[in-house]
Amino acid sequence: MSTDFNGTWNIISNDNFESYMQALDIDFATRKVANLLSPQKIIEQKGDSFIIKTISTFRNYEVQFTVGEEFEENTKGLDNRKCQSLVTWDNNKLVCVQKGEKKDRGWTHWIEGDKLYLELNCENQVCKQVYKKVPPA
Ligand code: YOG
Repeated sequence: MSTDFNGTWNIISNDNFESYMQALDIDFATRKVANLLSPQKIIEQKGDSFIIKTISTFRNYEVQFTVGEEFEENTKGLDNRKCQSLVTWDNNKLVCVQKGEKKDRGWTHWIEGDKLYLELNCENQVCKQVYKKVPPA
């Protein structure tokens, strides 16, 4: 049995997001706006099939994948690059490698209690985010 990521999650901390965005060449004005956001993750998981929605008042981003199956990711509305992405399990962590123009790009998700953790990597930068589960209605 793998971890269940299903649910709605609200961000409670966001460490080094500015440097992560700089590593992705996000322009100054966009970074200023993005830094003020409190994004939400909505995760729909069925076994190894995932839809991860990142929702904010400024832009939304959605990715769909199956663990173990490489796919072409277009980071539309973010840095607008194409990556060959592959998500795998590392014990109870969900690990994505985003192969493309940027070195060492990817992310890792895991859960501890009612918290969802996310580390976003690009080049030599790591952004650490924590989300808290929104209780089901
Ligand atoms: O998540 O890849 O959960 O896709 C990272 C933003 C900001 C747009 C968000 C709107 C990188 C302007 C996706 C989004 C900065 C800034 C709200 C992270 C790029 C553009 C923050 C991500 C994975 C794992 C699933």
